[in-house]
Amino acid sequence: MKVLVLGGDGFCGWPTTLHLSDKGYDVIVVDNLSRREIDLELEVESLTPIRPMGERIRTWKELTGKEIGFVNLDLAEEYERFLGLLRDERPDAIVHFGEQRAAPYSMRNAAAKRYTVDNNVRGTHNVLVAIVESGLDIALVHLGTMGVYGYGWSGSAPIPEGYLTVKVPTPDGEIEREILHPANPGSVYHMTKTLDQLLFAFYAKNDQLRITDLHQGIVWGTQTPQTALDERLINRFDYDGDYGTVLNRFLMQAAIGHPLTVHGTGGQTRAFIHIRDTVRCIQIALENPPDRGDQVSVFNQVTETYRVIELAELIAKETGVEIAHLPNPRREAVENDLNVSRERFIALGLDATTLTEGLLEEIRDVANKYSYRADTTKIIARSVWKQGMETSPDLVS
Ligand code: NAD
Ligand code: USQ
Repeated sequence: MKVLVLGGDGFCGWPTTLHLSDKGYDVIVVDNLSRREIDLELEVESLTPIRPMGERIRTWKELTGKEIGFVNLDLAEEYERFLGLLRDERPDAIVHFGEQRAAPYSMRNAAAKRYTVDNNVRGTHNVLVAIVESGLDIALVHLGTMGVYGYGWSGSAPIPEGYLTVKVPTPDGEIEREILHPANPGSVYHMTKTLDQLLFAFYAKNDQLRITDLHQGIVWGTQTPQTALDERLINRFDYDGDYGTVLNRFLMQAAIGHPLTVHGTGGQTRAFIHIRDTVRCIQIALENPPDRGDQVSVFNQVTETYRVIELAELIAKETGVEIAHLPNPRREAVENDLNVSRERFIALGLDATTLTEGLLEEIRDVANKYSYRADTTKIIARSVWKQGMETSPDLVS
């Protein structure tokens, strides 16, 4: 099966590329390397020493004999080139990771808000139009987010996988309807993912495109069996205040003895998944596409839920590091419960890595090993959701 991996140079895209290549898929990465440019803009680097794309691909070939293609292309700006690529390569499927994915980055300033919307919405729409115009039957798997549902909207009821059955009052009595779960984004980035959902619903209905939308939780961990084969294949590890996600940030902070940066009380509950399970879920999604004419197939791609403070306490217990309660730079509920349905992946055979299994390995093999590369001035989150919100002091000098 031939697959294009859009955003295949990124944190989720690179390990997915290697996993699929390892499993015998013919993989072509499409990426404009914008994430590497944003590192330059923010003056930060991945904690792990990631190598240039050419070296990554040559190393994989050297170790396994397998070829991975690479096209440097901007999905939002280069529609004709992307359409030409589809016509030339005639892929069976596309996995779409190619968006600006950090909520804090998307809230930095007007330029970052506009870039995030332009890049993500135009890119996704271009992908859909190009599939239609190519006339090819290409299945699309998109990486969406749990954040499209918002937090706490439906109380303690489990968040369903994409759709909600509602009762609509009519003069003749109530009728039942299935609707897309109401969108309740918490950042400009999350808002772009809710807009993506409407684009998918339209093109599945109008053009019978076969689309799977994976509502993924926060990905943690770094390595998969393939990225761990050679240091030149190592995956990205973001720890800075914009791109670092909470659990990996805490692991890195523990490794350098920095107090854990809990926002507010840490009462926010979020869903998590290890990167090893992300890549397996993508393969499962590729192997189980919807039929033409089906509605968008939605999976909740999460394995566990935790409160932020529970994560901090778990790591503090293992490592002895302190916990700091900082002013929360985001507009979000002080605390929320989260109950997520995730039957679909379990039914299709996902056997997940739990936090208690993977945590120590991550601290030992990645966070400690590369802690010498950390820039402590980049740890505190500086991006605030609304002007005038308090930012945190630096915790180490
Ligand atoms: P990432 O930033 O590491 O990777 C995204 C990749 O897409 C980068 O290599 C970037 O250069 C590329 N890209 C961005 N815009 C592009 C464009 N216009 N044209 C071509 N390439 C472009 O992000 P990630 O963590 O790997 O996330 C991948 C996807 O998974 C995102 O869509 C994100 O919303 C989703 N997701 C990520 C997480 C997480 O915790 N990392 C959780 C849930 C969902
Ligand atoms: N948080 C802290 N301290 C920190 C960092 C974060 O307390 O140092 C808190 C945040 O306030 C928030 C929670 O931890 O309540 C999660 O923050 P995060 O940065 O780990 O995750 P988020 O911004 O939601 O975004 C990440 C990915 C995004 C993906 C999303 C999945 O960057 O691409 O869509 O996770 S989800 O959260 O399920 O929507």
